[in-house]
Amino acid sequence: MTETDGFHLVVDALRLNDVETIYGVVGIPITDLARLAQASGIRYIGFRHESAAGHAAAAAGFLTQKPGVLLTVSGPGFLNGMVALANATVNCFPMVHIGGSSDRALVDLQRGDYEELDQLAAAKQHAKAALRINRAEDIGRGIARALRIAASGRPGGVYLDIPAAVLAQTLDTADAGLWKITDPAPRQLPAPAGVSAALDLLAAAQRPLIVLGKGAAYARADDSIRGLVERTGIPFLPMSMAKGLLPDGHPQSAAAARSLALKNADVVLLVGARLNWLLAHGAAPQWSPDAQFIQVDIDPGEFDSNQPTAVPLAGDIGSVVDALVDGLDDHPICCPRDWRDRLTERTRVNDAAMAARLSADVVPMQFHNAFGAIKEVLAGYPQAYVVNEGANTLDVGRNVVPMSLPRHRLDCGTWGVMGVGLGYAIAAAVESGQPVVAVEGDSAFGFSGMEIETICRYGLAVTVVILNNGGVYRGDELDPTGSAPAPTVLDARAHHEHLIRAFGGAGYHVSTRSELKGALAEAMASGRPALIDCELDIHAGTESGHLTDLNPKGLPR
Ligand code: ADP
Ligand code: TZD
Repeated sequence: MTETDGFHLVVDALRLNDVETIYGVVGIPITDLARLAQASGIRYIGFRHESAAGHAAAAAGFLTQKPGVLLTVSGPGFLNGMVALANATVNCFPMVHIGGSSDRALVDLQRGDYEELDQLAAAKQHAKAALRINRAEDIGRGIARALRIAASGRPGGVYLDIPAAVLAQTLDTADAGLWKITDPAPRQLPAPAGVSAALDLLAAAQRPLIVLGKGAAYARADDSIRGLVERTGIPFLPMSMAKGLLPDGHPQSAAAARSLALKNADVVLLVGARLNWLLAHGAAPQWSPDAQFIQVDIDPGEFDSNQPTAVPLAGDIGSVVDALVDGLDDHPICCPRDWRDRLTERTRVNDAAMAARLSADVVPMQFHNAFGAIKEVLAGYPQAYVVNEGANTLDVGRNVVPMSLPRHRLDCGTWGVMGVGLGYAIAAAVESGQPVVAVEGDSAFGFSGMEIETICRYGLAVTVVILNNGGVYRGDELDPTGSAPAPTVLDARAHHEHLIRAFGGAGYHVSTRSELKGALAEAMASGRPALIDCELDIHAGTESGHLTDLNPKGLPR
């Protein structure tokens, strides 16, 4: 008889299922698990805070189509990670959060254990699924179930609770029962009648539009999607994380004519995009009240969530789009010329107006001319990954920085969450080996700023650019009592570049467009960790960026 234990079985089960990387923070009871994983050849990336580690695991899931793995300690470490687990679930990213947990006999009678928490109950509300392994002989089954649930159907976050006692349990290797899951996300073909109905509706449309969401990027059906767009001639609008699925410079891109496209489209094909707040719930006045929606989604429960779905196409995006393309011979579609011309003309006018703002050499810098400099440098690095968070920093960056490759842009996503920036950047660098630029608002940066030490420790080619206007949204609010900083105010004189110098990275402070361009070019060329603190006008920016109207208003103040 050969003996093994829970620690070895977890690592063996992860390796058997091709898990290559674990993101986490160690402590009781999982430190030896991380050590063992690393010794076995799994890459272990140790963070300073579990939220950032979890966001990295989620981003790894989106980028690789395989669940990213987060490892946390019990109690507070678990809770720190759960923000990321919930965010992954909301964004439909596959991830597995493995949480070590305390003694069940003590936790369940609330006897006051070290880091006591009923983690399974807490995770259930915020994850696609929450599971617990109670016996070492179930480790293979537990890991297979977690990976399967995370990756199949609509992807999401799965919590897997492993009590300390299970890690320590010994058993005969013959009783281990590990297995490798086969075909983690099996194809799901659409109903042929739905495909025909969708093609008929699109063929009859006067002003059709294809909206590509991050589900389309995740699905890795890049060639099929390009085929559908180009063979039909229908204009497309990429959601922010679908940018690059077709290059932003593509002649059919309606991105720079977004308002016109939404307001006038009569038939809309949604591909892996939900009609949620990011698309104004599909409602007037942003959309035509008569617009008809065809929706491609793996989750049939998504249909009719905000507007009537004229044609629901349930299936995986690759299979559905292939079926639509196959049907084009029998249902030819040719997008009306005048609709395309209207969008092209609006794009030309908007692009010209934008170009002037991007190239303006004003000091102090504004969001637009700062992004103008960033755009010019990134033009030389099409393979670079772009991470973007903040309010104005996000709104402007999303519109201005073009992407030419799929799955190269990561941002605040469906929840509009701050704190994803450095975790996402680390995952992009670790998973791809390509250069990464994270463009951060100064407030947004603070949520995960300590991870610059992680970036330096692993020597990652990440450049963090902080658009520093000295506040949440902007830095010029005055406290009416004159006694303390106003709620939105941060320190406009902060020199964040000193932070990275403490860990051996390169720090730059810039206050003009040409200095920003020079610093970013130097940082990118170095391939080393860098941080550029970019001094912006404290008056630059709008409260809540594009979301000003979401702030509730009571009596006039
Ligand atoms: P965006 O924010 O870019 O508009 P969303 O996150 O709102 O995108 O929408 C993504 C949608 O894609 C989700 O409804 C999800 O169920 C769906 N989805 C994810 N993966 C697939 C897939 N492989 N096939 C079909 N639909 C998918
Ligand atoms: N906390 C979390 C986790 N997510 C949030 N979205 C917020 C708080 C509220 N919030 C926003 O919605 S944007 C933002 C906060 C704090 C930061 C905006 O300031 P910034 O960006 O400096 O990052 P800009 O570019 O100056 O607007």
